[in-house]
Amino acid sequence: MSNRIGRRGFLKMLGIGAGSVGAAAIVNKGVMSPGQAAPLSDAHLAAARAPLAQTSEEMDRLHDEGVKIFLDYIGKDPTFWNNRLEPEMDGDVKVFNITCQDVQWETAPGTAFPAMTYNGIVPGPEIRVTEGDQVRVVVKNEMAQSTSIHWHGVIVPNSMDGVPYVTQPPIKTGETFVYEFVAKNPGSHMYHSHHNAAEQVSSGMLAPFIVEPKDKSREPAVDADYNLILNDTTLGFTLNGKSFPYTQPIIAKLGQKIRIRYMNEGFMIHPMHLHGIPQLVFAKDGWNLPVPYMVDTLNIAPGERYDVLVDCTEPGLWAFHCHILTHAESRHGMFGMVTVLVVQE
Ligand SMILES: [Cu+2]
Repeated sequence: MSNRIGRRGFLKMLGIGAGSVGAAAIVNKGVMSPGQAAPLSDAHLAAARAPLAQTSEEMDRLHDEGVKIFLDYIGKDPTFWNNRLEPEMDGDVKVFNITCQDVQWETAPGTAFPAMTYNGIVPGPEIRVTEGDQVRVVVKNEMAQSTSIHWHGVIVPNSMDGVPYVTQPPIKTGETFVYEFVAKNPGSHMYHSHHNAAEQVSSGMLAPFIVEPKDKSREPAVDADYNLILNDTTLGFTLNGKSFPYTQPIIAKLGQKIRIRYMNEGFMIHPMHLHGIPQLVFAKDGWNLPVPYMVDTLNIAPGERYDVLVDCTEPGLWAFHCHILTHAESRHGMFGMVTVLVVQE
């Protein structure tokens, strides 16, 4: 991509500045220490309001540097768009094994945080089943804290709802809990911690739970299908667990139709704006809309999921970012909730 269009063309087409040593630079300078449970936005706001500690030239250079890192990193994170967990079969039951683990998680160059995870990754692995499947999830807790899992949006028996002291005891350190249910309602759902959740979810205990419909005609035919999970606060502003420039672009061919499943696991709203090409919103919280509608910016509140279709009719490198700009850019360049849709001719 960079070979064909070139850096200059990329910068020009990107449209919203660049760079992003942002988060890393601030951490490295000691404004924040890695793991500090404070929103990156505060640090960036402080940086933006501080007297200019850099010349215009330096500011441009930092923006440029971030884009260069992003370009160099394309394709180097193969699980960014695909971290599906394959089930083991026990008769007709699809069995998924999840281990809750404390790890260090790097969101951007030089920026790592203590994270709480499913199987050591943020977001946790995608569970994808078909409507009507028998599902068993075996959850082993190796973390220092107790936990539980809630199946957000999935219709399950009350005893499987995952709320400690309401429907089950907490899963204590060293214990295993087995969730079992039939995947009744198709759609883009999620699973996440429901115990000390403000800390555990924002620290990484969040993941996609996709139920495909039995009747495929319920959904638009697409060339590719992407989960885009939004998170904020403890790990900073992230898309699929990474901050720009460690995010990955979506790469499509001209004329392809792509599906994006937005899921907001954060504490804030995030209006996701795609340059150049409108988004057709066709499902909300896993339910098909009676009348799909077009947007260029889609506001996504905590807990919400939206499914959109993007018809890649316009070639180029289209910036794709949260439009609360303090979640996406600072004087040090772009950071956080920023990626690119590349439409290749
Ligand atoms: Cu945002």
